[in-house]
Amino acid sequence: MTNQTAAREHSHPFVPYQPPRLDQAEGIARGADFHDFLETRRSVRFFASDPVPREMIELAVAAANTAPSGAHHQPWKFIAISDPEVRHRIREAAEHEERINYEGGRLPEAWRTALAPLETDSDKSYLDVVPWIVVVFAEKSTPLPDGDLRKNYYVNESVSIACGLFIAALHTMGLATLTHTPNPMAFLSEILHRPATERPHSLFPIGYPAPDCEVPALTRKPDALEFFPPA
Ligand code: IYR
Repeated sequence: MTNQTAAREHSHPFVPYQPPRLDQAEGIARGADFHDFLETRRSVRFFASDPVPREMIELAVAAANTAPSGAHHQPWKFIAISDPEVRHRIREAAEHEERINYEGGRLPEAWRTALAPLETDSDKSYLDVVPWIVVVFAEKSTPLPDGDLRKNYYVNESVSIACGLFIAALHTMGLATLTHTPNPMAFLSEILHRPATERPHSLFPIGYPAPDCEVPALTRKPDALEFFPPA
């Protein structure tokens, strides 16, 4: 095994990165604990209206903001909404679109069949119930202070990774969410006054699960991992 040497000339600022080297047994124990913790997470559609402190939203977004991103452009924006009127407007617009999907026949038959086990429908009343909605926007480009537009790279991948960390952070605080992508979702840009350089990526109702919350009896994919070449 040959270690790479860190001795390099840099044309931009670099700083040392030497996180503590974990004993392997300790690493495995932590990996197992982390998996056990994530295994208890479920997307929920039935929420309590109990308040959630703003600090929890700030912490979840701070965690999301650590995500790796294309060229480190961090092409995300998290808009947090607690105002009941704005939440209601989002609900009305989401339900309007979803009624066209579910009751107006816009959802293709195969899609309906795939969704049947989740028992989703056009009712998005949780948007009125939760104390917070966070809408994530993807910045196709970012306006710079000098007025120029900076192009971003791998925007969808970067924002999706940030959302994964966000979901995990919510879970560690005992909060529940649902990754919701109302379709189409242009109404979110209008309601939240977002610029044309951003497009809605996903919407997260956030709260505690309702005391009588139920979730579909789903299992995790058993063959997510393969080794190549096979043993
Ligand atoms: N956007 C719709 C439909 C929907 C689509 C998928 I893929 C889901 O996993 C769940 C729902 C809705 O929000 O109901």
